[in-house]
Amino acid sequence: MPDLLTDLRAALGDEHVLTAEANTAAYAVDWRGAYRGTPLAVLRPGSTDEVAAAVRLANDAGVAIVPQGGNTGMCGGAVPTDDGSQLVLSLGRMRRVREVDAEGGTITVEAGVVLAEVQEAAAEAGRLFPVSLGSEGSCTVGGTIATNAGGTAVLRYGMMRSQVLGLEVVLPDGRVWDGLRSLRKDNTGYDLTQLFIGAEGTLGVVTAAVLTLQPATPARATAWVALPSVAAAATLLPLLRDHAADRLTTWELVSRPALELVLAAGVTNPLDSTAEWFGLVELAGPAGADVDADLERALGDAVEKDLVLDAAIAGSPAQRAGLWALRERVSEAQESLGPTVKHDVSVPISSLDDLVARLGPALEEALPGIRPIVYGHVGDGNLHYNLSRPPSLEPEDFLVHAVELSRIVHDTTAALDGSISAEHGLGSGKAAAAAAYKSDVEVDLMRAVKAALDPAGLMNPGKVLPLQ
Ligand code: FAD
Ligand code: 2HG
Ligand code: ZN
Repeated sequence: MPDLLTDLRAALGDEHVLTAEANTAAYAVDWRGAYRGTPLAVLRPGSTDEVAAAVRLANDAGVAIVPQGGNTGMCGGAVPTDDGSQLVLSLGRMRRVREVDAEGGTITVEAGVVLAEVQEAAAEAGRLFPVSLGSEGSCTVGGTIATNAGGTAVLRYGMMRSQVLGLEVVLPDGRVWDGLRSLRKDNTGYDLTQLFIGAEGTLGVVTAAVLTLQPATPARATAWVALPSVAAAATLLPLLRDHAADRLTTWELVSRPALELVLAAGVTNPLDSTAEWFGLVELAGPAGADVDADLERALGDAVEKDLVLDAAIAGSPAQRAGLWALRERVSEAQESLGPTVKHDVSVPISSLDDLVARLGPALEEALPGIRPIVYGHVGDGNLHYNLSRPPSLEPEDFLVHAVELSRIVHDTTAALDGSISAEHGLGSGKAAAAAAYKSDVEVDLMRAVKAALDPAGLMNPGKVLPLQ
């Protein structure tokens, strides 16, 4: 493709079209090393106009584009194929906070702005940007929009799609759709903004967004609790809400094997408990709100009802950070066990107990010694049911079982009316599995949307929908 690369260099500048392997290597593999590809080149445009120019040139040449943000995704969505035919388009240089409107409660940011930077800009303006993920120091606004990321405050604020008022998108043919509106109400037809959210870069490249800001919640009360069962965790949700109403921000679950991994990584255990399940609960409110009293009352009620066995309440910001580490560091800590077969499932909250009760024995029968590392956003009915290898198996001997193990997890989830991808999206890794659990009508509709916006099929092909 010498002509295309020459034209791209003219449009973006030589130094922003990377082709040497040493320069492209970091963009060719996901953070876990689970998905690898070989890009034709890596493009690093610095503005919306440059993204549009690059996409137009690629479209004219019939070359596919893979948008990439912080490359923290779980399903290979930002990784190109390994045949050297696709361009990775990194938004890493588009890092401007264009506007913060504290009174109006909005922030306008470019796609490459890192999530933690949005949170910081909001805090400086006396506001809160509520989406919070373990990867917030690296993942980008574009990536969190493209995956409709969830995280640990969904219970109160919803997923990324609930925070987006407007978008600027470069369409697959290189045209720019300026939908950067900050309206709370706009019923003028199909909701195009929402269409691009969660599309994982298959319908266009998000270049900027208007996001909503929330009132700041400096008053926080956080507890780590030992639980008698998963059923108790589910029953606790309405109890916590009865006591805290919408101040309940976080209700997370960690199984003992997941906790053991985090402890082995050096995090301190605040409870001396033999429980098999633990929870992290956080209440947050405006300055002066007595969230500590709400939390103590809620936990007292829960202990009385035998729903909580023991609890440690954070007494300082350092202790709070310690409790959060028990939950947030599980994903990274599991990497110490070698390759993980990951599952990100959701079921109605009332079925969580059933899901866990069915999966344990079924997986043990399929592969004796298998180590389920279960944790997640129990308040959202979302578990990360991740599997590590039996100690006796080498990684490659374990991975041959991955398809069958995932089939068991996904079939069981589907039987309980659940979803096989609650918050991580589909990428290339789960596209075929998701299509298999959807009706023909649903898959047809998705294909029709894709064909309408990307008739040449050049925008992140093979992601979300399997290639036909
Ligand atoms: P990338 O990984 O670069 O890309 C993800 C997808 O979005 C790809 O399909 C890519 O093509 C597309 N994309 C990226 N940028 C754009 C753009 N500008 N326009 C169009 N498409 C684009 N996820 C959760 O939902 N909840 C969690 O709690 C959570 N915790 C995590 C904890 C850790 C430690 C890690 C490593 C990851 C976690 N994730 C979580 C997963 C991941 O961080 C999110 O999916 C995140 O939204 C990805 O953002 P990114 O910028 O890294 O996107
Ligand atoms: C989390 O909730 C993330 O910690 C990561 O969504 C989950 O690594 C995972 O499977
Ligand atoms: Zn998660």
